[in-house]
Amino acid sequence: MDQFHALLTASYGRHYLAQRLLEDEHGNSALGKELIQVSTPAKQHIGAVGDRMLLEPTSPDQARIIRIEPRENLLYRSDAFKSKLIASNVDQILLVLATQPAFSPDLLGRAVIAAEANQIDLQILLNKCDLKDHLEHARKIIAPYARMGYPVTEVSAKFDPMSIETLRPTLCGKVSVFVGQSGMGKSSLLNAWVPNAAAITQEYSVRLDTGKHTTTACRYFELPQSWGRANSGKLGALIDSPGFQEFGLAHMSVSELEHAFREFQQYLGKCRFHNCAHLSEPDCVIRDAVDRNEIAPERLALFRQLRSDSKTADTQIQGISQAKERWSALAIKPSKR
Ligand SMILES: Nc1nc2c(ncn2[C@@H]2O[C@H](COP(=O)(O)OP(=O)(O)OP(=O)(O)O)[C@@H](O)[C@H]2O)c(=O)[nH]1
Ligand SMILES: [Mg+2]
Ligand SMILES: [Zn+2]
Repeated sequence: MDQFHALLTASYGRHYLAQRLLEDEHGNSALGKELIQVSTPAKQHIGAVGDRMLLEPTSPDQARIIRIEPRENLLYRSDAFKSKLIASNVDQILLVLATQPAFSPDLLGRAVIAAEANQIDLQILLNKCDLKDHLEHARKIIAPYARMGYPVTEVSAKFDPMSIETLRPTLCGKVSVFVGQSGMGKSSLLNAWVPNAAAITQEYSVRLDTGKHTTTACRYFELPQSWGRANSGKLGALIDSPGFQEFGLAHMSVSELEHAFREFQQYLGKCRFHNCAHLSEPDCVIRDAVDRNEIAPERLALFRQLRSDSKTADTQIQGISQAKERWSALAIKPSKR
């Protein structure tokens, strides 16, 4: 049967749904309505929502993966044992924090590093700003990120429609992925922007047979047609992802880490030792910058934590950096490898 191109629009574990990539009468790309079940893929075909794939039909509404097209980027987190793919081919990350329940500053830091490492734009959304009691505290934790130049917007998915409206131009024409802990309001924001999201979610759940565990699936939602297309001809989309309590970045090499700390850039290479771990080495310009309040102490603490977590393990997944550092050639060995 004829092979065809499709977009991976929902994933739940190794179960995927895809929709045909079509062209409308104006030559704009469009998604087929029908959900196609993708049979359990082989190891080399582990997919992420946002992947463009070549499929071969195996029945009227089922197909198998022939190949996954090369990715522009791939957002994922990992622990010592496995990687969890979040989404691919995204234009920006919407990092959702809330006044309540309190968010983890550590996870905020890690998500920012993941965005920076993948060179994906990041928007920080502080949701539930209607709950004033904890607003100041949340602002304080986010402030260093605003100072570093990351855009921060205060919103209320439930009670401030204007705040939702204001962000439309930021979303229009782009594929944005929600990232954040459980309970921050990712799905509520999605529903505020995409009025039929609940119905589509329901359809995905039925076809993926996720039962009650819908929040563990990643799902792709095109932005409403009524928003119009960006100059690029694209509608844009929102990808909802499940909340997480951990954001492992052990797959990042030390050099990748260093370069992902935006405010470290102007200091890199200026420490006395070129492989300085910024721990207790003499003449460390990063530590000096912390002393002068040019780098937030929590950021150096995060760097040290990530550095000690860093693993050099190779990985087979396409798009994941294979970079390794060869420490044997360096003067100072890192504390933990
Ligand atoms: N007060 C207030 N509550 C909100 C707001 N946005 C969301 N909530 C509530 O916060 C709770 C969690 O919202 P969800 O949208 O399910 O959060 P989520 O980030 O999708 O959570 P997971 O799917 O578990 O990752 C729900 O009870 C919402 O009603 C808001 O702007 N203000
Ligand atoms: Mg949700
Ligand atoms: Zn140093």
